[in-house]
Amino acid sequence: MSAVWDRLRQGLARTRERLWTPLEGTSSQVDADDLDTLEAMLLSADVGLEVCQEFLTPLRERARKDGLTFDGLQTHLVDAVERMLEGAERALPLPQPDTRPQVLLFVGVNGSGKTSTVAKVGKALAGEGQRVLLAAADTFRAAAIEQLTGLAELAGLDLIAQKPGADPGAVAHDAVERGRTRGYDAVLIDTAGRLQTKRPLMEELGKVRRVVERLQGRPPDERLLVVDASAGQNAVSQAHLFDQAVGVTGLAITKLDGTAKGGAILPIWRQLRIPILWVGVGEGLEDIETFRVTAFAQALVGREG
Ligand SMILES: Nc1nc2c(ncn2[C@@H]2O[C@H](COP(=O)(O)OP(=O)(O)O)[C@@H](O)[C@H]2O)c(=O)[nH]1
Ligand SMILES: [Mg+2]
Repeated sequence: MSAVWDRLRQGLARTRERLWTPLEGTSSQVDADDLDTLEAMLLSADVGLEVCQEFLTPLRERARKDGLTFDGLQTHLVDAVERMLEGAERALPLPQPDTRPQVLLFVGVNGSGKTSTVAKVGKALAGEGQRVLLAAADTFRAAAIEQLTGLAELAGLDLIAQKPGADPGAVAHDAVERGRTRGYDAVLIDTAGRLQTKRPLMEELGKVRRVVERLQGRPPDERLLVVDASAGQNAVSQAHLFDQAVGVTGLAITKLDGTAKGGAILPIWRQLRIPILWVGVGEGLEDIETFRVTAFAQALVGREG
């Protein structure tokens, strides 16, 4: 098993424990009570009622008719999770020499993990040999600029920043222009997420998008929504809001490690049908994984392939 999978498995450990610990004393045959317990646990892992029923209805039937082993239950769940997430996986396209730099705009509500994700993804792309430039276009608070500056230093990445209060569009402009003239492969733009301010966030993001479009002749190549896995139903309304402003092309789902709510990916995908590029599994710069359906299903359920 690779280190990559280890990290995802560790990140999802709390969700997995929540699912299976109550069933640990179960004999090899799973009965109706066990499935009720599993249902409660799936719900508490934020899988949602609808998804939960879809998993459990065939399992109940099978347990009643033919009997179901604990092993069979896990295998069936891995399959069911994989089937449900079909199409949810998308890798970031490689930057093309004739369209460099690839511009990635990160959006999302405050605290969802944007700034961390920008640094984590930037570091991962640099690790693949790309020349990466970060842009601190969350100019709303000095702390936000300092945070990204610190992370860029830690990750050894170049950064464009201006003073607190500067126009985010101007920061994006600086960064993309520098990206174009200095031969960067990727420009990653961090943005503000505070919804309740005098500066209307959605207008601000629309402006950043237009600034990039003017320089590149196309909008930011990716408009990535960063959502916290524990946001639950809010993730859906957040997605609609940001989609209207910038047209979201992909998701990064963060904090799968902390909450024991790793199941939230299922209803998020089911309702939004926006592909997931990365999952965040910790606070460190390395704690991010490219989203892979099979690895996720196995890590969630606790099975190795
Ligand atoms: N456990 C955990 N914490 C995370 C993850 N991603 C971000 N965080 C933490 O969440 C908090 C908010 O993150 P930040 O990137 O500043 O969010 P922003 O306001 O959207 O820019 C910080 O304390 C991060 O360290 C993750 O995947 N797992
Ligand atoms: Mg931030």
